[in-house]
Amino acid sequence: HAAEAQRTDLMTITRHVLNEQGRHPESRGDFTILLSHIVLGCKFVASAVNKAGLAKLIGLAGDTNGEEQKKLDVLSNEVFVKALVSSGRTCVLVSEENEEAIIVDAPLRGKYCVCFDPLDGSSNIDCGVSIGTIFGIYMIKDKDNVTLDDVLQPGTDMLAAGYCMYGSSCTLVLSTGNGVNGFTLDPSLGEFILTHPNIKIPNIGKIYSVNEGNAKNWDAPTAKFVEKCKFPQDGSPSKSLRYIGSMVADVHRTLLYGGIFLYPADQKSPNGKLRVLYEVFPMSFLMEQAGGQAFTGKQRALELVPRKIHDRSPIFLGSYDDVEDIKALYASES
Ligand code: AHM
Ligand code: MG
Repeated sequence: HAAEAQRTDLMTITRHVLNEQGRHPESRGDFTILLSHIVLGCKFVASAVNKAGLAKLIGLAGDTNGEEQKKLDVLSNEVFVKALVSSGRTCVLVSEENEEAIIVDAPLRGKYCVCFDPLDGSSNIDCGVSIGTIFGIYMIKDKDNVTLDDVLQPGTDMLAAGYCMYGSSCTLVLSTGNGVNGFTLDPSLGEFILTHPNIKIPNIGKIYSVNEGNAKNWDAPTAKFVEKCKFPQDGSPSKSLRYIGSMVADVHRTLLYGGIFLYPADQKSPNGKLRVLYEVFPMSFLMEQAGGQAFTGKQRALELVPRKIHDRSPIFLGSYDDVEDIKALYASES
């Protein structure tokens, strides 16, 4: 029976990336090794997140010598930093949790730079709502002369980007610049299996996603746009509002169902909230690779050039036509 058929040919994330590299033999598996270390970090966080509630209740992590348990975001960061350094494939690491960039010691140095937010959406941890890891990967310019400029590059220079969502299931979404693919962690195998091949975002969506509590501080184009979502004047149906407050979950839904996610500038935060290197760029890269768009209010998001590693930017990303609408509103303003 077809319904009973067991799938026996499993496309793991490693196999998938190795296949893709068949097109770039010069990368000789280095990227696969780097990715397998990122995947290790994601599996660790997935397991820690699953145990988080329990750990609090019964002190699972063993609070024997009176030491306070490490917060989940601090712990996740340590795991990612150690996994990335020990891969021997990285040279500059930028983490949301570290004020300074980490320059990897020469003996362990490789050619990739990784910018990441190890556990984004941390306000959602304690209530068990989806959280995620976000990452973007660059290649260094000169191995003997590693500087911050290796990561202070426009997002168009990114080689790969992805996120892992710790939700009702654990899903890793990845692009190496050749479309977007989604993999789901099979806990019994401990492997990410290709479940969402070649993700394309619908051209227009029925959902908008924004923290409307900030509306009183919005600029005119943002306010007009959201008003249009609720009271369309052209006969189109009004959009539904969905906002989790966890970027990975809000972007994941936008990617699969279509629509728009925005974290605009406002009077209190003229650059919005989200960070360019490890939030805005990776998500913009994925959106474009899936056929959508990402816009800052002034320009294509990937063409930004960050000046500091923790720079922020307003962001509007999602379905192609929905982002066209906000672009038109900004254009008619200036
Ligand atoms: P964090 O890095 O402190 O977790 O903040 C980032 C999160 C994003 O996941 C989310 O999109 C945004 O903050 C929500 O912000 P707000 O609570 O202002 O709506
Ligand atoms: Mg964050």
